[in-house]
Amino acid sequence: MKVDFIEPSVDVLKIKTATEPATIVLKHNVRAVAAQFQIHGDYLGAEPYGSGHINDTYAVIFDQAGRQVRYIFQRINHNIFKQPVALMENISRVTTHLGQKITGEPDASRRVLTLIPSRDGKPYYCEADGNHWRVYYFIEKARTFDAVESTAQAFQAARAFGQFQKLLADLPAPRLHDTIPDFHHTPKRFAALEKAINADVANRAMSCQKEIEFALRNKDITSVLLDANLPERVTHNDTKFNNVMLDNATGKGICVIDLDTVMPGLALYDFGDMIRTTTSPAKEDELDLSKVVMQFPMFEALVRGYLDSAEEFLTADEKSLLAFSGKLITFEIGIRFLTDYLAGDTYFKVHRDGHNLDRCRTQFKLVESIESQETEMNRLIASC
Ligand code: ADP
Ligand code: GN1
Ligand code: MG
Repeated sequence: MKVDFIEPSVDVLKIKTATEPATIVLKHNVRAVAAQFQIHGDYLGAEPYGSGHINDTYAVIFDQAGRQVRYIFQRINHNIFKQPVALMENISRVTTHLGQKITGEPDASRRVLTLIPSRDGKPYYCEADGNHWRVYYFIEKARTFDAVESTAQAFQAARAFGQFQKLLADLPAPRLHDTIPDFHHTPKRFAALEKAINADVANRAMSCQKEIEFALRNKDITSVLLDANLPERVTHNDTKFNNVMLDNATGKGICVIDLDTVMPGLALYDFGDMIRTTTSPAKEDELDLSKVVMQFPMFEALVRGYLDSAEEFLTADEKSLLAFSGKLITFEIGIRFLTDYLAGDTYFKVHRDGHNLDRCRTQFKLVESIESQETEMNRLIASC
């Protein structure tokens, strides 16, 4: 959407689009937050940006000597990330390390997120009300997609996430903070679901009996990765397809974003979430479940893209569980959506009634689709 900012004020921004006038009321006083960061030029306006489920993200425009320059502002959701300062320490260390690794290479400034310091030199600003904000340069001439459109995109996304893991393999000590402890501990996620079913605080269990039964039937897969003794690595942990920016001109995976959950983890958490979000043509909240399907050519492109970066460090055990990781992580996010539905939608942002249940249904449909093709998926990996 092309927008012209016409009347920016403190927290209400009037905009007109190409087709119709509109007014966006911002939830936050972004102009006041902007004054706390080391950004020169004149604040022109802000608009809510992206389709993330967790943080509040804004694209903010400044006039810098007659040139309009954009930045990404994010309010960290501290209900979910309980230690925003530790989280920002992780992100500073990770972005600094990545930046050092690619210094001097072409397009280096678009290939890693760059934090803008606050006026007092910190990588974040904390408002009096406890909201923590961070600012990045806006990666221009690139975009994210909520659903995959081609095998070339799948290849590029997987290659970029694999490269991300590879470049962070020698991140100097100390160990990164766990920004959400046990984030991918599937058995604990399952226990949380069982608790939510029993409590049924929102009186919704009756409306999702089929999904509850599906979850209970699959309990035995939850501990497979934890029982496999796989090596701990620095991983992204949220490798959703819309967390990698693809270059508009070349289609290449130019920058891995959304670094809140970068912490110690298993390589397969990342590959599993790639399968979850990059093999089905449907969006995560698609209502027509016949559209939700694990497309084999997309999976093949993911494997090739990921191995292109990661083959040199993956162990044989990790490789043998690549296909399974897709089933597990899809199941895990499915039970998280179901848990949140049962709890009355307290974690993920929702935009309609039953949104979390709709999301859960796509995940469970995808688990079935992956399961029905697991043998061929494993055969492909063995042949690579
Ligand atoms: P969330 O944790 O809520 O998912 P993200 O960090 O993924 O938040 O950001 C939401 C969206 O904002 C992304 O999907 C992407 O489209 C956009 N975005 C985030 N960071 C940048 C950036 N530095 N440059 C351009 N767009 C960005
Ligand atoms: C959240 O932030 P976002 O929208 O990229 C969630 C992920 C889920 C994902 C499901 C911190 O990711 O774990 O897989 O939604 N992030 C957090 O779409 O919980
Ligand atoms: Mg995101």
